[in-house]
Amino acid sequence: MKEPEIIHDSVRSASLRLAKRIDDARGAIGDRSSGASESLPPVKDRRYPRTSLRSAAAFAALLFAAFFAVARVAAAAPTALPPPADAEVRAVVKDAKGEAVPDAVISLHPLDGAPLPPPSTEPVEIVQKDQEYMPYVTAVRVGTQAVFPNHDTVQHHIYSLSKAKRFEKPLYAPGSREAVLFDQPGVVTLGCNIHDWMLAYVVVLPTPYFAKTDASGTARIAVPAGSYRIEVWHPRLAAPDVREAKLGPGVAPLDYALKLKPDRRIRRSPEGKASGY
Ligand SMILES: [Cu+2]
Repeated sequence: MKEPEIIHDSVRSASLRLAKRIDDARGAIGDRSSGASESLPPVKDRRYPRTSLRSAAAFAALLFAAFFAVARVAAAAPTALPPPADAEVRAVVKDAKGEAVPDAVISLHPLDGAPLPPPSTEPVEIVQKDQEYMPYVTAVRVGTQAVFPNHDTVQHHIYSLSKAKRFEKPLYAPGSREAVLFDQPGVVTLGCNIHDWMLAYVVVLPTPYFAKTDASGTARIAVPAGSYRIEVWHPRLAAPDVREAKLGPGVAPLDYALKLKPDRRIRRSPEGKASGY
């Protein structure tokens, strides 16, 4: 009968701790630090009286603790958690002459049906300043709102004839902050009916994994490891560059030499300040 005794000894100390914890948690009356079972009525089984009681208390406490542990984990974990971003694409985009290409949008579209993180509710800003749109290119996820603050002292007339979002904000006064919801994927071209040279693009993407190249033509995108369709969009690219890649953990370099169409942006009138085209 030695083995049961050893077990009971370990159960006894565990039960004491757990029983005390329950008492503390329930705010039990009086000081029971000497043992929760002391005040319990005597039991007929004299062989293991305290142990049986304490075993029962420990078992109840364990059930109690296990229930709350499971409940906590269940509450904290949504059914489909996106995997951690452990891969990184480092794209360098150049043109046919080897010049850095800014404003290219690189987007990664999962091919293996991996769950995506929830969309952000933060709106993006496309300002009108010095009779220009800023920024020239904005990439957003489907479901994103954009506001168009007018920082000029003149009115503008924002419009888009693009299929992904057709809208118009006529006589758009300084200080206005009306929002537009981009709810369809695609490229939206913004113009101004008053200032012909004003031009901007909103690239609406069905994925959260995208970035725009900076002045050095570089973009970095952190994604979970997996298989992706990788697209590059640029206003002067005849069609998006599309390739597929399987990304493991670590940095994946991606180099592009894009054949771009000539820049056909309308030049501003000579009196216009800021960067004229
Ligand atoms: Cu305008």
